[in-house]
Amino acid sequence: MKQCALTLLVAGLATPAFAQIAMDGFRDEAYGAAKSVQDTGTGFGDANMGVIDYANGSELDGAYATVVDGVLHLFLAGNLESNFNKLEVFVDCAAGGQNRLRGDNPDVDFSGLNRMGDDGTGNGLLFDAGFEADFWFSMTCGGGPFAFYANHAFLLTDGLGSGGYLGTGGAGATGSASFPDSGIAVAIDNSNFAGVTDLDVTDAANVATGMEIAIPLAFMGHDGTSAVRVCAFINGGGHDWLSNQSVGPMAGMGNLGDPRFVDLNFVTGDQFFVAVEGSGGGTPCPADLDGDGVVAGGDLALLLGGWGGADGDVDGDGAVGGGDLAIMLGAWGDCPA
Ligand SMILES: [Ca+2]
Ligand SMILES: [Ca+2]
Ligand SMILES: [Ca+2]
Ligand SMILES: [Ca+2]
Repeated sequence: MKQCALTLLVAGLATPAFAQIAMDGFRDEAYGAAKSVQDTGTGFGDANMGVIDYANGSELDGAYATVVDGVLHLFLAGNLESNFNKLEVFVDCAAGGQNRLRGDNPDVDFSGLNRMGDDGTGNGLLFDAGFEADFWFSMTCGGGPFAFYANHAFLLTDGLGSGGYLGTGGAGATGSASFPDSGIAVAIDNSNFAGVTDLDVTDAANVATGMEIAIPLAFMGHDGTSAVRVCAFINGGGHDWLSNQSVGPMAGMGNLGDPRFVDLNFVTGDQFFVAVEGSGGGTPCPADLDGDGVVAGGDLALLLGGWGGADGDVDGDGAVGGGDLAIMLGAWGDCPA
């Protein structure tokens, strides 16, 4: 009996409970507390059918994230409408990247990525200050039999990165798919019929089904120390109509429309969430609002431009004011390496 108990104990140690993540579109306990919870009723239809392989609306009820063995696991609770609406996931996990989405990124998903970017006239989706996306993942779903399709691209500071189609899968655990070249794995369970409605957001934190995505951090170019931040939102079928379902959420906004004309600095709060804190705890250089590695005039301009609001909040009290200015002036110069 003792031998048996010891064997069980050792087996338990070898596969600790916190590392258990099943790719099935169901939110595992291992994800822990929400990184972001929806605060805005969906402008893209309240899914109410409750079947795993079909949704008649799109919503993002919350975001969950954890890292297991160097793989970023994202759980985006909610639904992706089975009409080929798009889930867009932008990751900022290294220096450089794109704060304004360029128009010369790789031709992925029928140029759907570039549909959100600069059309040559200086527009392009503008993320919140300091968020410089390095990687893009997108998925869509629909058809009969039901299928999802996934794409990815690298967003280089000067554009012209690589990317392409990852592959396809179906619903639930049996439909989950992993793509060997990238190590990316995807699952979806569309059975949520609760969560937010078009008006009521009180149930958002309770949703435990949705889109489950695993991406190796090294594949995305993570440097091992930077915070990993994620901006995820639901978009129209042509990557052409940015909904009001994003995490971080939009504080009651309606759908934003054509993504290349959207400036997320004008939407209250951060339309991204911190999936993984940078090593050393927290953002190493919070006053570096534009993320260029130096606290300088550009950051001061952003801070003064956001005075009184939530964008540019350095000390985390929810509003830009004298405390933030004091931190910025105290941190003036190069960020700590
Ligand atoms: Ca799961
Ligand atoms: Ca970046
Ligand atoms: Ca709902
Ligand atoms: Ca914002």
